[in-house]
Amino acid sequence: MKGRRKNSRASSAVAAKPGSANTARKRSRSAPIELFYWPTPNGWKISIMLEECGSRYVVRPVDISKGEQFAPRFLAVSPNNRIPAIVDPAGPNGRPISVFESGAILQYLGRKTGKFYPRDERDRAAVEEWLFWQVGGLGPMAGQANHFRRYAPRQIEYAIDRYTNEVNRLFGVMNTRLAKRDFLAGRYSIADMASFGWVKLAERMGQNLSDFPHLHRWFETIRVRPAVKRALAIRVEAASAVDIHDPKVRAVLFGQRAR
Ligand SMILES: N[C@@H](CCC(=O)N[C@@H](CS)C(=O)NCC(=O)O)C(=O)O
Repeated sequence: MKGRRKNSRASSAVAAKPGSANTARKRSRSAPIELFYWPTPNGWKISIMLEECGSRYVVRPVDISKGEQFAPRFLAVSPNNRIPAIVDPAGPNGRPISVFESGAILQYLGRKTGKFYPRDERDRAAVEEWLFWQVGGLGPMAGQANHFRRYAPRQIEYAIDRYTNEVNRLFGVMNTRLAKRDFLAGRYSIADMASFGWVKLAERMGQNLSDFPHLHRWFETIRVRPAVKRALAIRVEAASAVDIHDPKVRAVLFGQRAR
């Protein structure tokens, strides 16, 4: 973990709500949320949510190609050695809190800000259905499809077909769902933010978005949102330089076992 990037757009949006000078003073004093990040679909989920909420945050890149996810300081925040994670210095009761797992972070930020995560129980249950569908289904299946299609040292037909078909099925589920609603749970929510990055990388998973017209429309609607554009524009130079064929990188990322 090195470097410290401050998202200027977000840090200027200190979000002092009108009507309370006191609130404004408190907010401007509180330290920003730290986002432990690498530019991947799981990382984008949280940068998108933070941008959508106008939250103040700093990006702390965790170079997962170099093994920074195993640094004790990071493991203290994210014991699963995976990004994303956050530290919110102004957590419950004003005390710092760390949160790992993208779904849990989205829910935390949704509860904290009151945005994109409805309070009404019926609406909230719908958001949670699609959020858990993403973290338990689309994410892992798309991750395996990507792995066997692009990273595996040998092309294993059975594995490629298994995960490519599963992503195809899941895209079909979203497409059907979106035929009758604008967003997965009706209104734009953390569930959409969770799935967006995986649809963005559709080609890598062997999918053609034009086969899924409603999903395609949903994707384009989200892609052009100003907050989404800002989140995707966050540059981490070291990430562009990663060579997945470099044996040192592969030794860090693949074949991990209990430590
Ligand atoms: N279930 C986790 C998955 C996170 C995940 O897989 N993160 C990847 C990047 S997309 C990672 O940190 N990989 C590091 C590694 O493989 O060591 C979540 O939703 O937050």
